[in-house]
Amino acid sequence: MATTHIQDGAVQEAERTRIRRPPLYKVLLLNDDFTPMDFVVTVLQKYFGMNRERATQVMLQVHQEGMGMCGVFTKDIASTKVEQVISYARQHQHPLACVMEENE
Ligand code: TYC
Repeated sequence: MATTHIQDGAVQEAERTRIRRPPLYKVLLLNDDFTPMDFVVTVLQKYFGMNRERATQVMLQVHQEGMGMCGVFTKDIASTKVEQVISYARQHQHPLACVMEENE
């Protein structure tokens, strides 16, 4: 993003390192054969603010396609969501996998 701007008649190239937006991260759920569908729907409602209908759509996408997106967040928020989901799943003895990935 080589943004230029004109100031006092001079064309200046803004410093990339200073204008680049912080990267965002996708939080993804991965399919497995053991975690109950209802539990995944509850996770999507509880940690990602989805209503039951949307949560069911996302859960079914993960179930059918192997992976699905829960949302896009800053690094710290994404990391916290991943931890919360994994912790909640383990408390209930489910192997549910949740990962984050930079949103290119
Ligand atoms: N495949 C699971 C089942 O049939 C359901 C499931 C959906 C598991 C999404 C994980 O991220 C997941 N019970």
